[in-house]
Amino acid sequence: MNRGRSFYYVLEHPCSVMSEVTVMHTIFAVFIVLMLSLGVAGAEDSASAYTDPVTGMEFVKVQDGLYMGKYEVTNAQFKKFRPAHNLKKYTHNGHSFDGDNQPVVYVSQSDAFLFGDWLSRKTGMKYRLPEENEWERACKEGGDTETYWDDDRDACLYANVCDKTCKRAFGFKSETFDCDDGFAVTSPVGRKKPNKFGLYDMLGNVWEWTNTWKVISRDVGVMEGGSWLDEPAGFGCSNSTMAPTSLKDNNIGFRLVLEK
Ligand SMILES: [Ca+2]
Ligand SMILES: [Ca+2]
Repeated sequence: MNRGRSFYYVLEHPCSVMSEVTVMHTIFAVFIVLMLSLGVAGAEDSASAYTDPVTGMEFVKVQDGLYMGKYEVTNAQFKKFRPAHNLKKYTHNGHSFDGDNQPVVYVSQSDAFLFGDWLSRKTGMKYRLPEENEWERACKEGGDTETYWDDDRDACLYANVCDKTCKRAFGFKSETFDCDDGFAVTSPVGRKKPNKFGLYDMLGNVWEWTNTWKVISRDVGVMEGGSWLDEPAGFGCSNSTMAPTSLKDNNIGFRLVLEK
């Protein structure tokens, strides 16, 4: 078929080009099928992922009815809730925590609760911190993964940990990871490889508050995942720690989940 003979040619020669009309019908039918299949694919995509329009936070489905933040909550996202949360004064040996895409730090477990409540009220959706077991299940990719690397020298591919850069920057004498992730303190979120659920920085960068707390002489909250400051022994999806719920530090942040 001559490529120059287009739809207009068919209109001008209705009786003499039946075979071309048939071809056009076929092409049209294929087009419709293609569009329908794309539509179905789009519906699946939107069912397995969600982006919050207020903060731009992205979520991926990790189990029925539960979507987990793809990244740790960033400074820019947290400042939509609390614009005065300024980290400029909190440098560590000259290294800044204040970048828009670095994870928010110096937030207590209560601050994290309040952020989720604020976003829930604003959107009519149900955002909250993940429970300890929800966080660990997502970290473990639904299986029994503890770390995303077999050899600690590969950790820097997946996590911002206390690496050679960290050791140089702060002169640590204790054991650090024998690899170089290039970040002395927190890195912008999403710079490393995600886990199989598509979640970034589950291990490393910042410890993440969960929705779980316990009373052990005082109220303590459960945190997960380890941070830029931690040594090899501190890492594993089951490796939680506890801290006073009011604690704020330069290696503690959080991510949210969405019930949907
Ligand atoms: Ca590092
Ligand atoms: Ca983390």
